[in-house]
Amino acid sequence: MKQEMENGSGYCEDAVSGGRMVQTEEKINFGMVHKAFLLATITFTLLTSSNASHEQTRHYQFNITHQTVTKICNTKKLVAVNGQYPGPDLHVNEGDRLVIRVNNFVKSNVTLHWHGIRQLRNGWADGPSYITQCPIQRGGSYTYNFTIVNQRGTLWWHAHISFLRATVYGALIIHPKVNAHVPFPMPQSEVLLLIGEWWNADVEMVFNEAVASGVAPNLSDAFTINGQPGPLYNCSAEDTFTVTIKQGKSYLLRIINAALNAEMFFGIANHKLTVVEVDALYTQPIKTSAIVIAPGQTTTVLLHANQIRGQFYAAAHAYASGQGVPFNPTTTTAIFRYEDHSGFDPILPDLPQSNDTGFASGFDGRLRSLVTPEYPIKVPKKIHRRFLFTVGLAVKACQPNRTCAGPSGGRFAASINNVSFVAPTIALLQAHFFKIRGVFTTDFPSKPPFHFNFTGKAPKNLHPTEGTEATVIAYGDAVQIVFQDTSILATENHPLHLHGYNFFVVGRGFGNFKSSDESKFNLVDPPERNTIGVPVGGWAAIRFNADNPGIWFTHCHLDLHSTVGLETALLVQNGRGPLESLQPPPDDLPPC
Ligand SMILES: [Cu+2]
Repeated sequence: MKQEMENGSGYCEDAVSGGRMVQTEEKINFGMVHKAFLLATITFTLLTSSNASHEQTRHYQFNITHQTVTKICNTKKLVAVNGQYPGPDLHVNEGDRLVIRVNNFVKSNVTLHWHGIRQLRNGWADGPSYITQCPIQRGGSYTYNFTIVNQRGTLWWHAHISFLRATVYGALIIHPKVNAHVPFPMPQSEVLLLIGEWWNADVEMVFNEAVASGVAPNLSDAFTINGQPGPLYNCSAEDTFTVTIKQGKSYLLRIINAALNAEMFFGIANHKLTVVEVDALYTQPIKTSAIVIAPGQTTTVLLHANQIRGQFYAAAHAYASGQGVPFNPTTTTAIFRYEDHSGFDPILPDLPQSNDTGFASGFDGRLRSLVTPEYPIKVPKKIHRRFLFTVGLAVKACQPNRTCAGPSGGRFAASINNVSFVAPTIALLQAHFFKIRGVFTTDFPSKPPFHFNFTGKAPKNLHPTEGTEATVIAYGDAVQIVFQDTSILATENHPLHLHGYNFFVVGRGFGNFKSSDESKFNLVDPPERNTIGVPVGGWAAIRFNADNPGIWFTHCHLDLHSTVGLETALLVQNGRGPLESLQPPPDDLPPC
């Protein structure tokens, strides 16, 4: 037991796969997991879900500690879970209850978020700092306790405070119920591919320096796949994630974008990918040479090993949608290697150029929900509440005694409806539940305060206001939100993430949203997901039924935007029925 507690994840031995390969035949113990992390090259093994029993309570122990890690010739001490960078992957079944005790042994305040888990009536387990809980402080513990209801597929978990999720993240794979129909031929083997972002500097210092001076944070030094940058970076030939595949076999690739500040293009040389699921929701299959994936999103694809021999790079680089906006132009790679590969150098895929908005938009535009008798969708048709939320960058006026090294002598910021979110010091959900006044207001504007040509020439001196404002929504209301990008400083694709809900992406377009666009919405088979890349210089319309009471964070998943204010909260009221109210908080909710 001690071994398990130290290394990881409690009682369930198949819960963590150190090498991002999941296997059936051989049980992984945590000592091995640890070693597996040190190995850059790991051979392929088989998938596990078949022998896992269903609907169980799974206990995990996540110890937050420091770990010393070297990448691209740079050694640093980073914050990690159970000594692992990236953190442990969880493999669970639909219907399982997860009980994850988090013990914080580091100086930094920490919270963890289970990205995409709906947390029905249970926002206390959602995790965004100062929204649903105050942070777990050094020496403190908190147990995230939640049940996975009617969800299956690829999700993930990550820290939700400062820039800590750069190193504190892992996959959360939900295997479907035993007799559930999986709407595609399920391969025997699967590969997890977590795209991450690496800074040589301490990420909390990167964050704090940006906050102190009012500028955008420094760019990262590398991207990674499963924590490995790959051989296109200095000193990284050994730090390459490598998979051996067999000719004629199919593989399920679970791709997660855990990068902080970059949407990514991803592809594998000489191989097509067939998308079958996004954000743990099945899609109609789409065959493509590459995908675009925003931070927060997951994309599950089938790969058919149709080559005879050789080595092929899986590669990812940034989709940098904003003109003139600085970005990290480097490429991370992993190697897909056939058994017969001796004498073959790996081949790079032909990824879309970093500014290829046409490709990104075309890819997102092809996504459709599956819509079958087993997996029907309930797109709201009669809308009770309509919102127009402008999302974009901003410049805060310089206040006396602040450092203002940002644009035009102000401070770099971002806003929704010209309100730049200010984090409270008591969690919103606690203030809501215990009726504590003065923590937040409920007057978040339902539309922008000024109507201008949002995607044309930006108005000058449109400083945002600052506030901790929420939108109140009645239980059961059908909600439509149009996210409209603005050109303030620069238009840019913003990945908007809603906690507590999946939503249907019923429409998207370039330019300014017009109410007449609504007549063209797809209410038949729109894609359903939890994070949507709002087109650069454009808009995206989402719909959902407000059936989950609580306070739900709504924010850009580029941390450099969310941390300067591209955030707000939806307060969904309790309903009248017996199972329509937010549950009371657990006893160990961290104190504020
Ligand atoms: Cu953004």
